[in-house]
Amino acid sequence: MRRWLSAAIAASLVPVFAGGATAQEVVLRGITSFAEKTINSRGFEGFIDKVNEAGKGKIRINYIGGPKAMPPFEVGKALQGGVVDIANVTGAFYTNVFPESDAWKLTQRPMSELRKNGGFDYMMKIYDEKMNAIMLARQFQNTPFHVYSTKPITKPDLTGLKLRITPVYRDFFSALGATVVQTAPGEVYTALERGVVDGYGWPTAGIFDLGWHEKTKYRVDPGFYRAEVSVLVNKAAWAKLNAEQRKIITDAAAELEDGFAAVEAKENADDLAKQKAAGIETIEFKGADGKAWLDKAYETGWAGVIKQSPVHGPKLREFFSRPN
Ligand code: 173
Repeated sequence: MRRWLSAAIAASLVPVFAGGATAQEVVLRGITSFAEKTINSRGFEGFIDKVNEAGKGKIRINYIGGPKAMPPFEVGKALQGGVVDIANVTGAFYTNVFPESDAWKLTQRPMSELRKNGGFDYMMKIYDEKMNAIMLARQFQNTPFHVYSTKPITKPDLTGLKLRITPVYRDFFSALGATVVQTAPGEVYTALERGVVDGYGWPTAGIFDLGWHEKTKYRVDPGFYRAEVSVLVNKAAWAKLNAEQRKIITDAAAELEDGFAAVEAKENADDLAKQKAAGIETIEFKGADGKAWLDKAYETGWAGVIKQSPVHGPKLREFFSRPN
């Protein structure tokens, strides 16, 4: 077992018997790839509370926690191998398991539509084959990403800037001339403080959670792509559940996905106001610059997915994008 697994996860492997002598409560080990209680984990934490409340004596999620228990870019592999059973994670963090996972950022249709038009099912086949996992709920589908920076940016050109990335931003920022440095969210503050980077990619909300606003002077609009953070379950763990246990989970998951549009709209509006109040200036690319910015984002984003996955990439593009 790896160093970071030993304590927290080994403890959770002890079978738990609850209620009467024969009743065995099934316990799933749950992990989030974002810091506990921050914006990208709160939806999952609420979901766990609901499952544990509705599942008393039948099913329980043992919340192991966030990046202190497991590095974010390891979560996908841990779920694939059954080291954890249920995870809150974004596709960009497990391209090491399968590269198509990062394509969720390119969806221009709501999940309700993708669940009907075949796009969701197409992705689920890949999750099944390559990750041994099932996606239960997507949170965030209307929240774009932005460049946040310590230096002014006057046009859709990032030449000379060092930017912190994940796979979400790599092709786009590189194509515009930036030097890119991949880090987990937990390393962004230090990278800014030490001047290792001049800025970073991140969605509209969340920069206050880890103190990045202290080091941020500008946010670039318009935002591009759509953030995705999802609850995934290991297939073998799922197969062991009975119909009642599954229903408790799928009900909580449906509630999470369906209710999230309102949550993200409010979080984004609140954070934009907070950014303004904190003195973070908006740099807005308008007209032809705005169009060039977004066109480049999607063009390079899809080119990256298709290069990594020449068979699935073009299919996903048909399902996910909305021709303009
Ligand atoms: O910037 C990131 O760490 C990242 O890729 C991401 C993806 C979804 C939500 C938040 C951050």
